[in-house]
Amino acid sequence: MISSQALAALRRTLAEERVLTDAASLLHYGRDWTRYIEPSPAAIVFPLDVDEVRALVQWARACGVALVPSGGRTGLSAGAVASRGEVVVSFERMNAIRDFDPLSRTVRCQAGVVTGALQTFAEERGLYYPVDFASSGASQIGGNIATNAGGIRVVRYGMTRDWVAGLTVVTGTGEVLELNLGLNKNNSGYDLRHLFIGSEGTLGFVVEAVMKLTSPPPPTRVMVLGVRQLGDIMAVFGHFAGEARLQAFEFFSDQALAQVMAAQGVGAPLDERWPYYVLLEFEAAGDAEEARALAAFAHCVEQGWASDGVMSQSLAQARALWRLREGISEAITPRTPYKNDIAVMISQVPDFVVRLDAILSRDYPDFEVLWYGHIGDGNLHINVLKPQDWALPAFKSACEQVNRQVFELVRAFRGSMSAEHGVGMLKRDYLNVTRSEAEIALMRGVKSVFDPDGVMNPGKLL
Ligand code: 2HG
Ligand code: ZN
Repeated sequence: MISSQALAALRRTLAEERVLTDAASLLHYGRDWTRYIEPSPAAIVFPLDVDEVRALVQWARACGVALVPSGGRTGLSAGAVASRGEVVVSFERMNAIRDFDPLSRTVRCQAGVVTGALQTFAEERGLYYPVDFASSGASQIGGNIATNAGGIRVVRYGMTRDWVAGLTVVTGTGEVLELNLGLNKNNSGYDLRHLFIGSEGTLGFVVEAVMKLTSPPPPTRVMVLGVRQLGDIMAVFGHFAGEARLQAFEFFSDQALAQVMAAQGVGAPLDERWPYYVLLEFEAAGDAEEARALAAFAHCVEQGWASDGVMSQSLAQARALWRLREGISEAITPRTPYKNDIAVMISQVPDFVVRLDAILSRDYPDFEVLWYGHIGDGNLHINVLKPQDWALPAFKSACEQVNRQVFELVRAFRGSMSAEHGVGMLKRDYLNVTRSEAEIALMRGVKSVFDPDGVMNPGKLL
């Protein structure tokens, strides 16, 4: 908790009405979408510009109080949970989009710009911001950058990192850095921009970013295919990747589908139910692309990799098919799922999933385990549902037991313990699955350079 003097100084740093300490605000802004750690912030503040963020960092250093950045609070690793009396810095009021440059195809966004607002801004100018996920209506650009958000189109467009042309950050020493200046080419030494992308607010806070835009994609079609065996999904991927320009390649299990159907009252995509489904989206500017994709589907059926399929005939149908995949996370939220977000090299996925399935079926006989994710990127979201009669701590520790085997497998495959959700507090203890002790020591060293007093989102990532 902060002292009354420190709180008074905070109220002098920002206008009084932009410092909140009421219980409802502390709960609302003190946490993200995770529910494993109780929030307990001292105050919530709403800066309006870079100078105010700098003043907040100076205040934090002087008073010895930590700051936690808060965007759309859609994170899944407790990277934006304030559980130890920190002051939460919400970027909600810093949501201006400006300096659109049609020739460079860039635009400057304050950290609090909602992802969907940037997508709409681009669309209104005949352009496209391609990073997309189910939470795009709430997540903010600053948070996307701090966690290097991925989503459903990584297979075609890459991660948030690939769309950041410039970055303005306030470091833990209160310094303002303008990184890469929006340039397309800039080989002038270390690219500190990339150090801040994915750093989860532990080095400094992203306050503004110059984001790249691109041409909109041609019309697309969505297919959902029924698949009998997990191991066949990547055969479907390999074939389609050669035959079509893929915009997305996702999968989900029938158990995951059942959760969406129950929660949202939607129907199954195919006449019969299959153990797994592939959802893929491909570019179809004309009939030729569509015919080629249909032939690819026929080939997958002939080979026995897929059993049935459906293709969207309209935007509304495409959206309805996507809802089956994108609705999973929200549908299962009431079951406080234990989440794993792991990745291996794409070529290793077939072997990896067979080995993972063996562990999960053996060690989780009593829990419902859902499989889904961005399998075309080698990224699986394994969600274990909490039975209603289990208390959260007991459930968490049961999952952590199984985690040991899961992460030993990830380590053996030289995979990632957090493919896109970040490390936060929930995955911190597993960092060494993917990073060597030498790397972690260097990361700590980097942290101490940018944040010598440890006031920037401490306890996250490291
Ligand atoms: C998704 O791909 C999100 O739907 C959430 O990254 C994944 O709920 C999850 O584990
Ligand atoms: Zn995801």
